[in-house]
Amino acid sequence: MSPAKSRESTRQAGELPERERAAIRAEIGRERLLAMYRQMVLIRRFEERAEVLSGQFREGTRIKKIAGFLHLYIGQEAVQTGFRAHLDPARDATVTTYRCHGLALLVGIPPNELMAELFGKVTGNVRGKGGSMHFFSKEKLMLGGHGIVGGQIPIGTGAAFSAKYRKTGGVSVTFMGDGAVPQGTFHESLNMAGLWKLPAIYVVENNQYAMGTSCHRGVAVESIAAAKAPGYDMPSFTYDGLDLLASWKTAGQAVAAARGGQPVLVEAKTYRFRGHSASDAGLYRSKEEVDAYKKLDPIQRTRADIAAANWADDAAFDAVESEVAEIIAAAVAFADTSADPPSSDLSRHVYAEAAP
Ligand SMILES: Cc1ncc(C[n+]2csc(CCOP(=O)(O)OP(=O)(O)O)c2C)c(N)n1
Ligand SMILES: [Mg+2]
Repeated sequence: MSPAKSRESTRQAGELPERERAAIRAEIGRERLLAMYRQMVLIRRFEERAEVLSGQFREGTRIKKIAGFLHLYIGQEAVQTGFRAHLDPARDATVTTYRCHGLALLVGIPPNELMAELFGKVTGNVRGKGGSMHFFSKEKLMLGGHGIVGGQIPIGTGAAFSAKYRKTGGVSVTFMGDGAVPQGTFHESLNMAGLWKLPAIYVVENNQYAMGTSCHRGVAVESIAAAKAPGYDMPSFTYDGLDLLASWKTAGQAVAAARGGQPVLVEAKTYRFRGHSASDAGLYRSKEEVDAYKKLDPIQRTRADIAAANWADDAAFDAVESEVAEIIAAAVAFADTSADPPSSDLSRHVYAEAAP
């Protein structure tokens, strides 16, 4: 299928009629919808700032402020925001790819720590040793940030097994890209989850490309969730991942199923507005295609939904922007003024340290 045709199906999947949109809005409620909007704005502005900073050097040096890869989640924010809203922070685990800034912000890791991690500072989320791809929080059950494509799928499956074994009532949500679907870990993990009825939710964020390879050239089937889920005895959901309302609704159904012991496979049809990482010439897709998707910006669509319900006016949206701008300015100042990790830490925190 051509990219143009796939765009068509994404649009169709997302066109919830206004009556249904109003019903979902009512279910979500004003406060919660505004909170999700704010979270998406925080993710977007955090990453936009990181993108700019990644082109800058530390004052008077040729040392990059942010070294290494920077994979931005811009465009995909509605997917994880919709899912996170249904999770119980005390017992539900999440895990994702190297495109992990959004999830880390959603679970509530302080932006200061995340920005400092991008800067490689000792005050960073993982002491400046992980960088952009390896945000992590044991306390918040955010199990990474993984650079190996498909590497997080067995981890999410293990978290679901743990919840079942220990009878916590928790679920796990494993986010992955379309490029992880042909990996062996996908098949092995989903088979095990289906076999053991684990409380696992697998969310394929199908942004249509794995680096420069179109999904149609990397995955044999067109509709990933619908085609693959029956093979693991799972129900499937496919929805417009550029639409927060659709995301929230689907996530609610998926989490309810998993909580009841039924693993599920979800496909969020989405799009990344930026390149794969900072170094991507973008030769594999046209400007027209990217521009067409930018018209479906999930943040703008959510704003339109909120406005349609008369739940906020321009001043309220401006206030969100100001508040977020302050948070980000503080995070950058914190990262800038924090120390580098001491060289004595070079070989520490690699393996668990035995008690003396
Ligand atoms: C096992 C493995 N193979 C190859 C790579 C190189 N690689 C990094 S990202 C990527 C594409 C993954 O695309 P997708 O899963 O669709 O995620 P997206 O970047 O679109 O979010 C590849 C092939 C890797 N990191 N790990
Ligand atoms: Mg992809």
